[in-house]
Amino acid sequence: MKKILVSRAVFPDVIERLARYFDVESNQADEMYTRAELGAKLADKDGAFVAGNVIDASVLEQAPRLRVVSNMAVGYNNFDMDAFTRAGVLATNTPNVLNETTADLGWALMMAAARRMSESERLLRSGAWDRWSYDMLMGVDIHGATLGVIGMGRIGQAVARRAKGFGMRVVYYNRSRVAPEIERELNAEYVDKATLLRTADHIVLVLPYTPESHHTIGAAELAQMKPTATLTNIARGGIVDDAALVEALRERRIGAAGLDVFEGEPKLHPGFLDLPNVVLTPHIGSATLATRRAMANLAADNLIAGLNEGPQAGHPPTPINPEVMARW
Ligand code: 8YV
Repeated sequence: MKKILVSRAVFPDVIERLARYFDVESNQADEMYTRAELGAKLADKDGAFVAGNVIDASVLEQAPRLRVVSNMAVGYNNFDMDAFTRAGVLATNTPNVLNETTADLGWALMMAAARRMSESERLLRSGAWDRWSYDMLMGVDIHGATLGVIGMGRIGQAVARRAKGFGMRVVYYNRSRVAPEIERELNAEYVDKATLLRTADHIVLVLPYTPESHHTIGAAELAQMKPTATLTNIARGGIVDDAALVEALRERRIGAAGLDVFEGEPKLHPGFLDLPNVVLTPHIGSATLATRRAMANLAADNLIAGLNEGPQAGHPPTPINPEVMARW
């Protein structure tokens, strides 16, 4: 039987599914392995089911038998893909199954930031609310406003699609334009980054984290945004320069932010904690039971098929670097 590691805690029935095909070492205690510990655990493994663990050449070098690493996430910035391909190791991810759930959270954060929901709740919980007043906790409108989507991939499109019901204008910026029929369906207009920053009332970041997308939003970009604009990040920490964002929010150079991801998470910039105009969630973009189950099962499908077992043997549904399979 081939041996696999499940590096993080996951649904017990998914472990049971994997155990039908493999000798499984699991980590239901959810210990956070260092790179060296992970490398040592992978030394005798043929495959791994991971969720966000960093895997680079130093880990792969310790794992001579490793064939497939399945990430329970769509984003795979935790993988050094050049090292994977050099080592002939297949990487897989979990696209599509989380598009709608993640787009929902993007909207929740954008609306909560625009309508000052966290601040409102804190006021109530503190017991300090003593009367209604005409100018209390005034926010900015979502309906009829301009939505700016940076990163018009599958999740970006799901974010943009929701704008129709709110009568919003949609502008987007992406590495390349999406197909004309998608632009038409979403009623989304392709603009350059500077135009988007200047014109959008609400900006949502939905792009993959790569060296090129590092600090897509920094001090210079924040300076171009409207003073009432909101910024929502459901992509990755590192796409925003969090220190610059703290300053911009503090000085009210932008209106508010909704953040699900942070540079250096699970730590976050301490400046966010004192700011009233930011809504914070701990990387829960895909966190619904149905979606997390779909992700876990897709990650299992990829590992089973990638290691040439099960009904889809040899045909993992969502490989990242399928070209390595030709070299096996
Ligand atoms: C994951 C995510 O839950 O899919 C992604 O890229 O950010 C989340 O859905 C998280 O990365 C843990 O793997």
